[in-house]
Amino acid sequence: MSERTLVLVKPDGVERGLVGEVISRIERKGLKLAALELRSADRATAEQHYAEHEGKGFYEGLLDFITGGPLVALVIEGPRAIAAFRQLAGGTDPVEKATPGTIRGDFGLEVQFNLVHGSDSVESAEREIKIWFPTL
Ligand code: DAT
Ligand code: MG
Repeated sequence: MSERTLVLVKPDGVERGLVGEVISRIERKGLKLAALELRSADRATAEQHYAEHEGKGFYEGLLDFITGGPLVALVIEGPRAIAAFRQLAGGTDPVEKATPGTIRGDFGLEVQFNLVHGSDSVESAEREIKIWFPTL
């Protein structure tokens, strides 16, 4: 059964010119693009997106970072798309958790600047797609 998931190439990924690299890996995996937009996140959008992390020590820095420059929001789809993109992304910490061969493992150094976001469950995907692409 096909799933959809929300992916962000975060401002660090856009700044470093890794948008094409990320999209290439998504396409080579066999996942399809359903929506794609270069945009900025305002504070309200960022707060909604990262609501689960409110109150954590890194929350304010995370909001500043994600609103700090243009990002690319995508909806991608395919069989087990949610888990498939999380596999492509690698673990949250690019050095401690992400292995080489993943986006974060290959290109990331610091947890705050880990280049991409991918929804972590069917419920998160539905919620996040509504935030970024309300008409989809
Ligand atoms: P993921 O993006 O792998 O789903 P998460 O949902 O736990 O990870 O956290 C969201 C983002 O917040 C993560 O991509 C980077 C940042 N973050 C998480 N843990 C952090 C920490 N300990 N210090 C700084 N930033 C952190
Ligand atoms: Mg998460």
